[in-house]
Amino acid sequence: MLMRMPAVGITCYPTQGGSGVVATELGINLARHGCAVHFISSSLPFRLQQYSENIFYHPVDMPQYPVFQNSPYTLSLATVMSETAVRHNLDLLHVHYAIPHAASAYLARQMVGGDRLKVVTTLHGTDITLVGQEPSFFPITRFVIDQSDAVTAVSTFLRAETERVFGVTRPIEVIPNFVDARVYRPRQDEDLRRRFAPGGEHLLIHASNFRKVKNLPAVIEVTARVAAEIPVRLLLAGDGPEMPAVRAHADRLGLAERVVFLGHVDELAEIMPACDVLLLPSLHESFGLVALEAMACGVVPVVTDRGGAADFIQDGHTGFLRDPEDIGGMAAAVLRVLRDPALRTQMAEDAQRDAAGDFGISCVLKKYLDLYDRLLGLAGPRGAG
Ligand code: GMT
Repeated sequence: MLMRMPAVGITCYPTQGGSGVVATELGINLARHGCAVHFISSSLPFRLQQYSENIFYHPVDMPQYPVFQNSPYTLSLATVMSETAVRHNLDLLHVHYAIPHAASAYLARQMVGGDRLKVVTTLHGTDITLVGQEPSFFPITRFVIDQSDAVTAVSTFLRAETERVFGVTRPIEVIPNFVDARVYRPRQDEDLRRRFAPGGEHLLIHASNFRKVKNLPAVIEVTARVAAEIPVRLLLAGDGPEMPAVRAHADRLGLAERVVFLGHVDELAEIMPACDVLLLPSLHESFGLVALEAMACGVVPVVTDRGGAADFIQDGHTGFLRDPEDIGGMAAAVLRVLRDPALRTQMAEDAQRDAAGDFGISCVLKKYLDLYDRLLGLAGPRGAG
């Protein structure tokens, strides 16, 4: 039987960040699978730098006008969404991060009229746990969650938080984040390792957008405790508002020689496999995509237990889940794995197997395709191999 592939509009924040990565990689893989994918965003998503078959990009202009204090992006986005939906016969708008994308999609669906165009909202994290709870956003966030035709959350934690905080009773499907195990994979690259660890030190890595929620003081303090016991270096990938404080903290603890500041890294998959342990001690983390990427590379993650990481990390087997204030506990976990090569190898293998399996792209892509099919009344289920 010939099944029609849906035409999908995808909106996300185009800059570096997990939700943008997930949305873009999902779009790229949907397109490979035969869907027409129309990215609608304020600039080209950073992972979408080259032309690919079935992928189209529609920029959202934000006109300035003296009366506006800020350009009304939500309205411009709704306009491009509705025009793109009509012109390209879109079946659905799939928005990533509720604020304001789900509101724009709601408006676009009203503008298009009828009930053909569906809206799928994927909740990622601070749209629910922080920003969405601001009094000025709370009612509209709850409204657009209710009004979406389907809602997904990236972890069971985030679904529970959405239900608890917003009192939402509509179904929310958990579809986890995913990793492309062909790109994120273990690699022996002794030259790269020597570049970062010329003295043969162990390598820790932290990668993020360096915001307060990432709990960067803990990254530095755990590194200091580990460095007091064994030779180690810390790679910091990314940049953000907390970076000056991180530099000062590292200097204060005498770690200047042990911390390597990499700045923005476009291809984390090139660097990650050279490392031994990933540190992600966030104050909360609805998923923690970088931890899954680390696992796929055979790097053992030591991750906050506040949030959704328990969905994909088996504590003590494929990584460690620790309270983000438990500096001693995190340092002990790092030392345990670095001091025991057999344990490290076993954990790395198990982590890699889990990441490439249930959290591999084909498994998760199938969940999204099945959701689209159910929503659109298309035949299913289909494979996504
Ligand atoms: O919600 C955010 O703070 C931004 C967002 C992003 O774009 O990186 O991060 C969230 O979404 C990611 C992708 O689903 C998750 O891996 C992150 O855990 C989540 N961030 C937080 O929950 C703090």
